[in-house]
Amino acid sequence: MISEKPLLRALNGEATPVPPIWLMRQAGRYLPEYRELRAQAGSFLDLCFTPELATEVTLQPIRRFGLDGAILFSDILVVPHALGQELWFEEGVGPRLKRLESAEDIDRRLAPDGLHDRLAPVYETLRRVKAALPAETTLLGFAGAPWTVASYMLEGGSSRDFALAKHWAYGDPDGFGRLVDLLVDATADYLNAQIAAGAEAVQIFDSWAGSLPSAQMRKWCLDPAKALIAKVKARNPDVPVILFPRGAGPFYEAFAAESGADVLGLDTALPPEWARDRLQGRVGLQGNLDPLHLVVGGQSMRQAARSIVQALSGGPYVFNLGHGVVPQTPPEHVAELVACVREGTS
Ligand code: 1CP
Repeated sequence: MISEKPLLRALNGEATPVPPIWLMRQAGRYLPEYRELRAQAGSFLDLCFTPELATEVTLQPIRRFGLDGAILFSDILVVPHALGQELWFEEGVGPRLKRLESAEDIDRRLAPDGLHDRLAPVYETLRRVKAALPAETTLLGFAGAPWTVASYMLEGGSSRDFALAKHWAYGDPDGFGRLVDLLVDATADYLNAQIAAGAEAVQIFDSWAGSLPSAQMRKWCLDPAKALIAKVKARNPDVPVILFPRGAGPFYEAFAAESGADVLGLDTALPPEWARDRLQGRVGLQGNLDPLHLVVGGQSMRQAARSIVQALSGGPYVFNLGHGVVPQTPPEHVAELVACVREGTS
């Protein structure tokens, strides 16, 4: 059956007359209603693991802007947490984890058995969101890609240079490979369970792919993405998979040819015309307005959005940013962007 949902149609390879739109990090601190709820919730993890609250936060941007996709409100780091690694969010700093220090820590400190029990509240959130969404809105699940998630597990949080993760990946590829394999399996199980709970498509965030040189990018980003997507497709052949290998540059071509993703998320730096010529015959595309255009709004934002739509809407295409919405974004600019994209380019 052909879906009536515009986003699902585009993700399935259709060039829709008007591009569907959703935004990475469309829920969150730029919305006053999120800040209000966040203040009541206790910790950020409590918010992610309380289905009633996580459902409300997922729905907030849908109510306000009528976006074509609702993305589950959670975080990529709930997977290491569910594997048993200590995780907390420090106000003004971001995520912190008790770092994995050696390959021995993989067996000593990680326990894949508890995964689904710990993530059960996330599945419950998906069921609730699915029941509450308008009929035309697509529900998106997501997870982090192995390299990006592993980097947080080894660095203990955000990193500028990924020195600890690279040290391990380059110096002990067998040990690091065991961690990546474990993450491929856990993440595939997690995404398949999200689909069973109602997700109609899933996005894999490899936000830090661009930190690796190409040979390492193939080994630690492309090959694991291929394995992960194959495991999702084995169980859910008809569910579209979006892969976001941020910063991959010309290596996007290899992701298009080999990863098995249905759609690639383009980062801010990639020229839309290059993506059209080199990628769009093989995969659908999503992206890639600079989130700072959304902060500034007005004529410059509309012009930038229109030129991306013009370049990419000849094939399967989903409008999005090239990275997540930033906290200083005025919500009115999101409404303005949605109207601009839906007006068409004429
Ligand atoms: O204080 C707060 O309210 C916490 C801020 C916050 C939020 C709103 C964090 C901590 N995570 C989230 C939600 C989140 N994270 C979503 C929600 C759904 C949405 O509306 O889009 C998603 C999809 C993510 C994914 C995520 N988390 C990524 C991949 C996307 C990206 O931005 O590159 C990454 C790298 C993370 C790690 C993380 N969690 C939180 C922060 C501030 C970060 C980034 C830290 C860093 O820059 O290293």
